[in-house]
Amino acid sequence: MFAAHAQLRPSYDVVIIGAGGHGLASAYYLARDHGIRNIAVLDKGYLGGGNTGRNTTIIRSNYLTAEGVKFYDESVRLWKDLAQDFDLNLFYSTRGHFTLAHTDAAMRTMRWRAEVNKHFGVQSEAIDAQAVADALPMMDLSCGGRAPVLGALYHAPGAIARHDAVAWGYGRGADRRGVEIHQQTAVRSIELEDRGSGPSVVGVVTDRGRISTRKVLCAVAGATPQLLAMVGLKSPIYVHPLQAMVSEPLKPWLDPIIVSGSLHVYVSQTARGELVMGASLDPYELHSTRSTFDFAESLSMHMLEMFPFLSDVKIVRQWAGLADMTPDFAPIMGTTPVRGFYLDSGWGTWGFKATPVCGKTMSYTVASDANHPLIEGFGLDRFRRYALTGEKGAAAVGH
Ligand code: PYC
Repeated sequence: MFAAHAQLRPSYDVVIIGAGGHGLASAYYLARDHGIRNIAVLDKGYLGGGNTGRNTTIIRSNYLTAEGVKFYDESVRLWKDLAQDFDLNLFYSTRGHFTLAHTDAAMRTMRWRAEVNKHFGVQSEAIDAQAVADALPMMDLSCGGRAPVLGALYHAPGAIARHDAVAWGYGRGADRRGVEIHQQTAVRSIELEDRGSGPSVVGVVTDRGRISTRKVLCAVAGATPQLLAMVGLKSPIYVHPLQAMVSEPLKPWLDPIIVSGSLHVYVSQTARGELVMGASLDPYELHSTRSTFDFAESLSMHMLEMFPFLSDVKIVRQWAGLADMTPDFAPIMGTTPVRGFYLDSGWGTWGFKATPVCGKTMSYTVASDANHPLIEGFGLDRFRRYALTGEKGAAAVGH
């Protein structure tokens, strides 16, 4: 789907670190919409091998803050045309998304989110337990008697897509427009110069040679703190594993996406019939993608509280990704105090759904050296100003 290049060129207009969905989407729109084609996308591993290929593919825009709702709503709009853009089937499938509420406090947050969503034209509504029962007759609403469902936030546009294909589509589209994708290419350092007006980027040193460039976009997960250290910047990001697992294929029985913050579960059924399931972050900082028996056991237990009839179903795979968590659960995007160094980071557990809008807004930001209006609330400087963009109430599950 894209060419392999034996050598790096001595210089590029833009170097993008990270050949995941976000990095590739930024390269694609830089080439397509801004006419910048002399771009290298570098990845120390392989295309889509990070969180793009490890997430549970949920797409939604039912956020809590104005910044979040507008941003993800634009993403959902872009998702809908993407398969056509790429001429590639992304298996984009609108399913509807239920976030269950098991407490009065959760119900209050659902009503709050529904009102903010509706204010910005996003379809969401708070529904009561009877409406949940009508929509999800296969579910034990008492959840094993432990956490009865009181209602939910229902978000009709909630969708899933085939995650690998998203990376392939953006990668192929970028490659066809002249972008070079270099896998197995690790960044060792980023060179800066300071001629009196503050630091600016002049090059990138990789394990395959040095590149001259004036613009570097950091679009990775798990290694953001190390890359920031290369340019003398710090962020409040802390890295936790997020695990997921998939069942054997079953006959279709689950159309919508179901999330329970209190039971720490999200689940959807793919076109192939597998149940794709995830839970909360591992509760400690760790830079490893190992997966644990504890996780499979506790997630299965909570799945069975909601769907006891699944007790004979086999789990066939489990894995982990590295989630760059921020204190306010919003991403860190945009220009930085280092001229020519741009950030698309802090995606925690919510980055896949933002892939198209990140590509659009970061390509604009890199091309024009000014933040796109849609990412104004996500700058790194918000932590210095104590002006957080509090999205914790819209996380998929409690972390
Ligand atoms: O943000 O919808 C989400 C999500 C689902 C799984 C992890 N995050």
